[in-house]
Amino acid sequence: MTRWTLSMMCVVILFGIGLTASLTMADEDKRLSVTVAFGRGLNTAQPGNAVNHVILPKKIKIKQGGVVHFLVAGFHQPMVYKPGTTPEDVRAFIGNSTATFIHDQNSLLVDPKDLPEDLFYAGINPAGGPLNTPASANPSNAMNRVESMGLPAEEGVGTNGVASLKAEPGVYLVICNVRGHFLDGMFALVKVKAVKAEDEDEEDD
Ligand SMILES: [Cu+2]
Repeated sequence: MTRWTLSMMCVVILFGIGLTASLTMADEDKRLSVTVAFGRGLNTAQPGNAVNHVILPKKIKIKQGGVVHFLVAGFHQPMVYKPGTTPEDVRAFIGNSTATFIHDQNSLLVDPKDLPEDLFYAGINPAGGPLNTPASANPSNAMNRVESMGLPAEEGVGTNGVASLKAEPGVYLVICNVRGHFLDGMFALVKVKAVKAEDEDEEDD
């Protein structure tokens, strides 16, 4: 074997090791910052247009301390329940309601301590929030946006008390607050996995 062949083999092997290591690290990072499609971006608001009423993927995995970024495309509003609430519970809550939204916007105040007991996170009102974001144009910024939902490993406390809730490990139900969209199947599950302080590199299951 020539010296040149030998050194080329070393280069290939070392490159391979480096690539494997960086792919492993990328996978670790992926679990701390995850993007989720919230609607297909068609900006078609006709009733019964189930093709746009999707959250992808349907099963989302994130580590405690991470962030889920909802890529909201169209007239949608993410709403996330604490572990324990099922889609059946939401259907029961809706009952015979014919309102556009499942949770009334007036009950969704910004302060986390004012949220309904079972909710972890309430998204931006696509029809214009407290700041009267205009939603008259289509596509509009009020509808098409990124919403980042933090899942902190500890409670955030500011000058006015609790500013952000701690995200306990568990399975969180995320739905679209637009009633017809949810009934078309627009919901998904977010599995928040605990990270042990002494072993940040544990395997995902
Ligand atoms: Cu929706």
